[in-house]
Amino acid sequence: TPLCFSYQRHFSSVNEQIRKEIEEKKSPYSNITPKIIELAGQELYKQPNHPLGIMRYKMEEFFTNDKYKKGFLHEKKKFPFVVGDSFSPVISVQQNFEDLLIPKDHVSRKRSDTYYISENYIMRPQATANERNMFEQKAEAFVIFADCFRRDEIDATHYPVFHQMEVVRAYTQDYFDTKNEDIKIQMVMKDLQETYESLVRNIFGEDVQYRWIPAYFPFTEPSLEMEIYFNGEWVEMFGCGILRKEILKNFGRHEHDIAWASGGGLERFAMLLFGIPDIRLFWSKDSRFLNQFKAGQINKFQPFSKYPSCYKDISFWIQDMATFEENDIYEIVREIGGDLIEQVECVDTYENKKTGKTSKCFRINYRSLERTLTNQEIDTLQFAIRDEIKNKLGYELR
Ligand code: FA5
Ligand code: MG
Repeated sequence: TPLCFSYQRHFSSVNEQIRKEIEEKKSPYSNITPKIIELAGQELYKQPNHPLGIMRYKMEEFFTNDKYKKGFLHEKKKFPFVVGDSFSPVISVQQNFEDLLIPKDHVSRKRSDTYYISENYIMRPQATANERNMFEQKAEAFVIFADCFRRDEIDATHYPVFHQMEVVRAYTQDYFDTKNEDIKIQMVMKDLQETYESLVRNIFGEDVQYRWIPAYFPFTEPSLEMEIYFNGEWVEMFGCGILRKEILKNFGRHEHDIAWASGGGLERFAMLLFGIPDIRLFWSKDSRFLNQFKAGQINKFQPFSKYPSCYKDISFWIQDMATFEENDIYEIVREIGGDLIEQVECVDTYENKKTGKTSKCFRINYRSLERTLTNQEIDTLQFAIRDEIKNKLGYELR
C-alpha cells in the first residue's frame, strides 16, 4: 500500500518479549494498535546519551545520593531509595484500577482512554500500577521509571507513549513522636513538598518558579500537583499525595505507616531542562537531534531548521453523539500519519436541528521534524484518514 514508509525499525529483545506477552493475552476486546506495540519497551530512559536517559540518571542521582537534601523526616534517618526500572507494561486491570481504588465509572477506565489488550489486561497508563511490585520487595523508599500508554490528545506536550518517574517514601511509626494520624499526615506532606522543592531547585536552579495546586487522585488524600513556570506559562509536572491507608495496608505495610507517593512525566522535565519544544523529538532517530546529547551533560537543544507545516480539515456528520469519542479520531490520525502529525484539533461543531446529526470539523496539522513533506504525500495520508473515519467509525464525510 502507498502508506508503507521506509523507516527503520529497531526491535529490541525487550520489545520482542512484550510483543509475545501481548499476543498471548490479546482478545477481541483489544484496542491496541501496531504503532503502540512498536513503541513499547524501547527503554529510552536507559540510554545514557538520550535526553530521557540523561534526565532519568539525574533524577536517580538525586534520590539515591545522600548528599542531596530531601524532606525533614527522611533526613532524620536516611534510607536509600531503591530503583525499579524493568517492569513489563502489560498490567492487569486489577493492579491498575481495583488495587488503586479507581471507581468503576472513572474516565481512565474507558476504552477511549486506555489501551486494552483484553478485558483483564491493559498497557500501563501510569507507573503507580507498579508500586505494589516495589512494596512486595519490602522497599520503603523507591523510584520507578516506566513507559506509560494513553489514548490522548495530540500536541507538543502529549504523546500516546511517554515515561513516568514514580517516587514513594513510606514512614514507620518510629519517625514520629505522635500517634495522631492527622498530624502525621501533615508531617509527611511537608516532607514530600520539601523533597520535591529541593529536587526542582537542584535540577532547574535556585531561581526556578514553582507552585503547588490542590488536586484529586483516587489513591491519595490529600493530593497536590506541582507546576513550573516556563516560557510564559505554568506547566504541570507531576501529581502526588498521601497514599490511602487501605491501599498501603493492601501493599503489606503496617497500619500506622504513612507514605507519600508521586508520579510525573520524564518528558516534561526533560523538555524544560533541555529546551526541547516538541515531545515527538524524543522518538527521533535523526542524528541532528541525537548527537546533541551526551551522558551527564546538560545543554540547550539547538533546533535545526523547522520544516514547513500544512493543515488540512476533515468534516463529517455524526448520527449519534453518545457514541462519539474524540480519542477515536486522534487514534486514526496517529495510526496513519504517525510522527508527521504535529497537532489535531476540533475547530468546528454544529448540530443540524432538523436531522439531529452533528457535524464536526477536525484540523490536522502536518509537519515533519526531519524534512519537507510533499503535497502528494500529505494528500495520500489525508485520504487514508478520511477513508478510515468513514469505514471504521461509520461517519458520513462532508
Ligand atoms: C498520574 O498519572 C498519577 N499516577 C500521578 C500520581 C502518582 C498521583 C502518585 C498521586 C500519587 P497524571 O495523569 O496527572 O497523574 O499524570 C502525571 C504526569 O504524567 C503529568 O503531570 C505529566 O507530566 C505526565 N503525562 C500524562 N499524560 C501524558 C502524555 N500523554 N504525554 C506526556 N506526558 C504525560
Ligand atoms: Mg494531571
